[in-house]
Amino acid sequence: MPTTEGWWPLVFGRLSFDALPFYSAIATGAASLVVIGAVVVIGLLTWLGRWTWLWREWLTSLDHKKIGIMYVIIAMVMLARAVIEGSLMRAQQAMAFDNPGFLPPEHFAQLFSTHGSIMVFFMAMPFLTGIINFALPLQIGARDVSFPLLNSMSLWLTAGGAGLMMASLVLGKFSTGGWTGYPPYTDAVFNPGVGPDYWIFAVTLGSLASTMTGINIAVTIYKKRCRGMNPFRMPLFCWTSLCTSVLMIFAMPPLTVATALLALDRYVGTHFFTNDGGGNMMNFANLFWLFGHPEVYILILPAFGVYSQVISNFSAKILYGYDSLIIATMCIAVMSFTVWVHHFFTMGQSANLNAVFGIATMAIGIPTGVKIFDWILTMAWGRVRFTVPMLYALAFMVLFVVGGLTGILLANPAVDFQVHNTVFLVAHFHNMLIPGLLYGMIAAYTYWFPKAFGFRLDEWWGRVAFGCWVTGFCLAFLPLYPLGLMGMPRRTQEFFEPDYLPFTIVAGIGALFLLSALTSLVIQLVVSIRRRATLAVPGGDPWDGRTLEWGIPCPAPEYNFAVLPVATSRDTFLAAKEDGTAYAPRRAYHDIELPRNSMTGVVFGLALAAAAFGLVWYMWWLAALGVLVAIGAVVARSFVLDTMRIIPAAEVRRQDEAWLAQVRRLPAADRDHETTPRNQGIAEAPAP
Ligand SMILES: [Cu+2]
Repeated sequence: MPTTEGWWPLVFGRLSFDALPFYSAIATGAASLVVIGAVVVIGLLTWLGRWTWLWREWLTSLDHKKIGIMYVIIAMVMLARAVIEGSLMRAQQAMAFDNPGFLPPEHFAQLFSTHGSIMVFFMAMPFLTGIINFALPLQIGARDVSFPLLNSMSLWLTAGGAGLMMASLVLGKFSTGGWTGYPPYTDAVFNPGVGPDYWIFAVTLGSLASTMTGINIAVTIYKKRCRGMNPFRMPLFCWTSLCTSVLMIFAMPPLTVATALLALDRYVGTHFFTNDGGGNMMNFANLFWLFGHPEVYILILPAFGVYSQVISNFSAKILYGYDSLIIATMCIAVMSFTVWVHHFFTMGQSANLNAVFGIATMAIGIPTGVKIFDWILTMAWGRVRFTVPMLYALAFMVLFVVGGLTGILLANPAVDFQVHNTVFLVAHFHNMLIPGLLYGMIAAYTYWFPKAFGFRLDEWWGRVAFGCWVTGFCLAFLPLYPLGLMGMPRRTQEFFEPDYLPFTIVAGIGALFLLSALTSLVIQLVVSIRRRATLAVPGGDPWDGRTLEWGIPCPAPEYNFAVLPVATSRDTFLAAKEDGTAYAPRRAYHDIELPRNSMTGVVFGLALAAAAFGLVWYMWWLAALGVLVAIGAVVARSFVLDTMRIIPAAEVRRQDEAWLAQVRRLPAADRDHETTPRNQGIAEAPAP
């Protein structure tokens, strides 16, 4: 086949038949899964005649709730891939004592690179962005975010980046440079293939999207709060979302700069990061962790917000220490920018510098500890109900403290010299991110699911999934602490020390539980959809909620609030239920203005993803075309004048009065029956 001469390179660049994944059975299998999955989805949509529906109702929608849901769908798909990849690595290590196992070193290195990149950039980030997108405007009593079109563009950039990650599974090999993409492992001399380019452009698309999201969310919180919602009446989730979005605005640009400079090194031969060419690899490490450390708080703070809502709600108590929780969140956000050097304690800076950054790192434990005490005191003397989101919150509090303590250990440079680059570190950050991010996101998914779709998730399968996530985490990651102390290096494809084996086998069993947890989530969703009539909560308030979003129907109407609410306290909806005005007839209805659908976001995101694909494979025409189309889409959009549509007051009145009438007919469920079919979204008034 002519793949290096004639017309071929002009059209396909360096893409040739060698790029097909036939070098190992696992790669072939994974690639076929992606291709078959895509074919099945496309075929199903065509067969059901759902393309127009999908385009009109979802892909081009500027509704913050739908955008949020689409983010969560991306996150769930990517979660499935990354959990499977993690399990493959654990399985390899469980049998890799004196034995090459089933994953060759090159493939193992690709796996830990994609696993990390996907988990951080295409699972965690879309998940929390989706949850914030969905819940935050509802909690502050707004109709939408400040910049709905920008929101759609961010979504489609993220989708494009995720698509690029999926493409790397089918065409060519991914980077072997880890999720941090350190040169020299990713520079052009050491690694001339397409892998690091896939990493660079997928991450760049994701980081641009996150910067835009940060701006959008921050402005929404500043400008779109309903009347009476002064900052100190905002639910805590809004506060943590605000801090997260500010972190996104300041932390993502260093990453974008790092990937852009690395791209210049690789594409045009500059030497920003090549030590022998006059550059310095440490510049990359500094830029990367200037992003990377705040990033862990971007990931964890929204979960802190979710837990605050969940713990207060299911303890039926006002959040203890509201102000201290806000101050602690802000302290964490600011301090997160002052500790990045702890990621290279061992790379040659002075002992004094290490001491400063070590102490700064340990200090972050203080505000975090404040939060834990506040949550415990919220539960104390409360009436705690052990629903699925609450179970995640409880597991989080125990496990997160363990992870935090090992973080304090690592913050000591002397200890770090012993255990850096061992699996101790792997145990630590999974200990922070699984309870601190993943549990929080699943809790949020369970908590707000009825608001999105109108029915609750099946409780029993939720508990099964919870049990598997917790057992799986403990078995798969706690053994890595002793293993790390024994000296087992991280990213090991094969080892020769017999003492490691029992621990790696236990960790491998843990991976099986994590796979079961993922499966349980899928089963839960299927079971819940089939039982949706029994699980329906049209009343809108399935959990005896306290904040504004529970005072509207489930699923939330496209305009969110028929009449914009007025906040009277931190728990406005609870107060309204107590004084009997929660479902009172409204005084007047007004026309509601909402943004029209737009294809700009879809075209913009996918065109830039195509351009990135072109750059990866040196298809220069595709790269240029993609950029031109993306710019063209934005220019074309600026000529569109008719961007809003009106929902007439009469229509709003019809829908809202129908719902209010239904609310009066629905039976109320007391708090002990919120997980039974008796719960139709109306909470019984608490005993006086
Ligand atoms: Cu850090």
